[in-house]
Amino acid sequence: MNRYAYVAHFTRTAEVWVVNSVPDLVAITGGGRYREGANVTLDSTPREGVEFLGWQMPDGTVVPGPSLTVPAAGKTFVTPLWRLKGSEGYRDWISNRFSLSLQTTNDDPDNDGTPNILEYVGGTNPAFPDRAQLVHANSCILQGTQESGFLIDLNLRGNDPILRYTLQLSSDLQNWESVPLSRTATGWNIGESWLEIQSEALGDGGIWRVQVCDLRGTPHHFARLVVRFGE
Ligand SMILES: [Ca+2]
Repeated sequence: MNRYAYVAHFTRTAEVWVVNSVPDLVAITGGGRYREGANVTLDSTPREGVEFLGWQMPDGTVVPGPSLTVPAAGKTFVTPLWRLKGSEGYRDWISNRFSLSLQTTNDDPDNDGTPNILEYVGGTNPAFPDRAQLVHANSCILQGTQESGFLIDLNLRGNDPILRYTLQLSSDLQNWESVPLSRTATGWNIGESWLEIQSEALGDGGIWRVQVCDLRGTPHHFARLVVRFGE
């Protein structure tokens, strides 16, 4: 008579759950079912405009960094933490628009070609395609003279100290000269002798109308505005 002995091997499984309510803003890989005791690595890929802050563990502690390695044991729930980049002012501004509250600075929900950051800077409505242009160009004449120049007419937010503005000017679209444009106690400053600046506050929402007259006598004038968040 043959005797057989059966030995059964049981492998316990464990689960690592990622509690991610915004998969379109931060993609997480690595969650799932694993052998008990295995090392599980989670990786985060935030979209542009989103800053990844770390991982909240079941006991409430936060582990910083884009990746997290945890031993698989029972059921582990990990919550990724993130925030929209940009200033506090931008985050308040966008979160006041309920349907847009998760919009990043580069999104353009009204498809008008103006990303949210520039809608914020110019004081326009990010949910309504009003085709408002941030930069208007025209000609100008220096007061009291016959000297004419190239007028750059901008609406700029002046109540967010994190915003940094640089006006870039060119006569050939090849070489650009950068001029910092900054808020002062009473108005705006551009600090170059060949530029004249005038400004007026529009309402009380922190938006200013800023007009810069470029008095260099070049045959062509081009202007562009660079906006960034400085820390
Ligand atoms: Ca827009």
